[in-house]
Amino acid sequence: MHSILITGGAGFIGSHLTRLFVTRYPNYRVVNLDKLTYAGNLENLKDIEGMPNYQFVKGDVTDLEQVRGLFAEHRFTGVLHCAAESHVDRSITDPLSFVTTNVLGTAAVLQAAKEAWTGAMDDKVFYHISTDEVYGSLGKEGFFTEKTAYDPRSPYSASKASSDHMVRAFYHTYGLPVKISNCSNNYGPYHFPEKLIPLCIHNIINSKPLPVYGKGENVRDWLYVEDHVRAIDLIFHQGKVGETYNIGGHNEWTNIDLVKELCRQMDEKLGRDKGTSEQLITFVKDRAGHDLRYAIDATKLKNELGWVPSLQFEEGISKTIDWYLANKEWLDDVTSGNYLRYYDQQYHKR
Ligand code: NAD
Ligand code: TDX
Repeated sequence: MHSILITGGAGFIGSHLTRLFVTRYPNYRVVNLDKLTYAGNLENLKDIEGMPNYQFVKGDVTDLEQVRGLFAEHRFTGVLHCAAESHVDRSITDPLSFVTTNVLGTAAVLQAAKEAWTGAMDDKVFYHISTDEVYGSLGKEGFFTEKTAYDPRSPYSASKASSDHMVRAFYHTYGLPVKISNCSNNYGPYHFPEKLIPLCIHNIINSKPLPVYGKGENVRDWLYVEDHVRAIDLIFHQGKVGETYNIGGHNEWTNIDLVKELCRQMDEKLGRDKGTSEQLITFVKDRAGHDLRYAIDATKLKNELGWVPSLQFEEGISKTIDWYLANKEWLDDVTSGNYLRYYDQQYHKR
């Protein structure tokens, strides 16, 4: 019987992870601690909110007293630490909130785990969910491996790199049984529409401009979110303590090609003439310090644990678009209020 703390379980990846653990392991007790920032949404978990092995707690990972209290109450045997500020553009306008949540928040959850588990570390796991952005930016060639030196270049990636270092420090110094994974760009249902793919899906539906930074030549390695959480499940249960695993899709796209693929599929699905949505593409000012290319070498995960992505990209994108078209209400809800103010600031237009 495991008692698991998932932090940030109401966000994009966290909600898929929470759903997987709650439904796949009915004998585990899962507590989801989430602050419900603009990115956290309990609608993402509507289908599992009544499950007997699931509990939601509203709270903040930087609140050490609260996290300590949860450890005392639930006697967690595992932590899946997902809570973070996650959007690079927001980190450029407000870096300190990223330091607070991603660095201090991670340190607080580590500290609470250390206090609760000292003297009984053997059957415990502290799993830290991180990103490939800690490795910096690639040129046209090469891949990030687990041995690539850290070289974060945005306030977001610097805060995630710092949190990874803190996790390793707790492993080496206190023997905390940690595992880390660094994943490439995720996409899929419940992805907040400030990120490229859901933003473009939303704007294509509404015939609004599709803002492409710079010339659209930057490259990202996209992975379907359910493949990511399946990898986390495997590593949590079978990965080695103290180890890092890279997770990626071997699926590189320039932003402009990706946006054109979205336009092509959506014109078909919406019954619009071929080429209609491409006319919405608008090249806008580049992101400051924009990393050119990310690409993951996930050989270690494949060789040690047999994980490979299950979905081809065209299929994953098609499923994703279908989900957004079937869940317009979700999209409308999250694109009202604060989001509209953010959108105005970021793009100076609606
Ligand atoms: P998200 O922004 O969609 O969700 C973050 C969640 O954390 C939200 O529910 C939010 O309410 C919660 N949260 C924020 N601050 C909190 C705090 N102080 N206390 C408690 N909860 C708080 O993020 P995501 O895209 O789902 O990313 C989840 C994790 O995965 C992050 O650690 C991110 O760095 C990492 N990651 C994301 C991607 C990606 O492509 N999205 C890729 C690799 C790694
Ligand atoms: O409007 C846009 N126009 C545009 O051209 C936006 C929002 C993005 N872009 C570009 C920037 C990137 O090159 O598209 C690419 C993808 O951008 P995002 O969706 O913002 O993702 P990225 O910056 O690559 O970071 C994501 O992947 C790694 C997640 O947001 C991180 O949380 C994760 O760690």
